[in-house]
Amino acid sequence: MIKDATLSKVAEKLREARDIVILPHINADGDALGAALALALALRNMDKEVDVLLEEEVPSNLDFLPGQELIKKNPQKSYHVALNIDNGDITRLGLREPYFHGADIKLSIDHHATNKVEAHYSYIDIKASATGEIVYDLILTYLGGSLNKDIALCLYTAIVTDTGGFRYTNTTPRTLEIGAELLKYDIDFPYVIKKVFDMVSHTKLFLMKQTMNSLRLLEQGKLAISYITYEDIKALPAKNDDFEGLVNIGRNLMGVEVSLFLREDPKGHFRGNLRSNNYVDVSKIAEKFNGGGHKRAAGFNREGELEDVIAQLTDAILPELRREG
Ligand SMILES: [Mn+2]
Repeated sequence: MIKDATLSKVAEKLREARDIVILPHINADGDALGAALALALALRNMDKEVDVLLEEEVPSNLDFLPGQELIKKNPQKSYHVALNIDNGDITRLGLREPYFHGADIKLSIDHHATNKVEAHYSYIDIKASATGEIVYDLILTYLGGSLNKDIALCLYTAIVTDTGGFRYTNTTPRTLEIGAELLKYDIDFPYVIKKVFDMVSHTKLFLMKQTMNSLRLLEQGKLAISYITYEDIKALPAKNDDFEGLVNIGRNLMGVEVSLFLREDPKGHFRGNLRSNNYVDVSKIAEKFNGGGHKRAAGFNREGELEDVIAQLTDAILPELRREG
């Protein structure tokens, strides 16, 4: 195997570091946190001084991840080496951005095509399904380190998160080879899948129920619209990640092409999520409302009364729906 020159440099700088800070993006998901903790544990096993900085609490669906003793919030120090991980935009480090800029050596590893991070050494592999895949190679091939059960559990969590449990098109033969290697460490993988994908909080179940109750279908069932008002949730301890995926309740209904989900904030403004299945480019619709995204997933913000916002969106969506299909 020919080693990548940039990733070799990343490994060299980590090996020479006096101390290291690992920085995942805000609202760290299973890949960002799993990859960060896996690398931190491997570096600690190589007698490196390493911290992982987070500004939020570890989300409850990732509370099983080992290595959390290495997480710090805002230590009063600067670091020799900083590593940005699974993050394509340095402003998404939030309050921790100064730790990156303040380090003597800035490193970055990521798999997002849109990455625009400036670092001394920035390694981006857009073919990697997850940053966890890159960290697997970094530890074993480039750092000359080794895995153990805890590290394997972190990497497995990272990879299943970003592949939807080896279901998305980013899953490659290499992804499954790495998955197979990780299973040799006797990790409790059904538990990981259950925690990451299946288990829901009471709040989330209530939000799913409200979303289903609000669901309306237009255009012979091709357009699904659902919403949650502030009145519905003001008494609940709802967190941002509780709203994740609610738009898919409409999208996954048989016959639906476009799903619109609206969520009202305390000021009475709406956050809109759009999803499509086959042919409607929802990014074009979102752009009309000063939002954006991808062909099959986009978002926007809108002020106004709920029914007015629904009518405006319906007017924008119907011509796109009727174009084909
Ligand atoms: Mn990722």
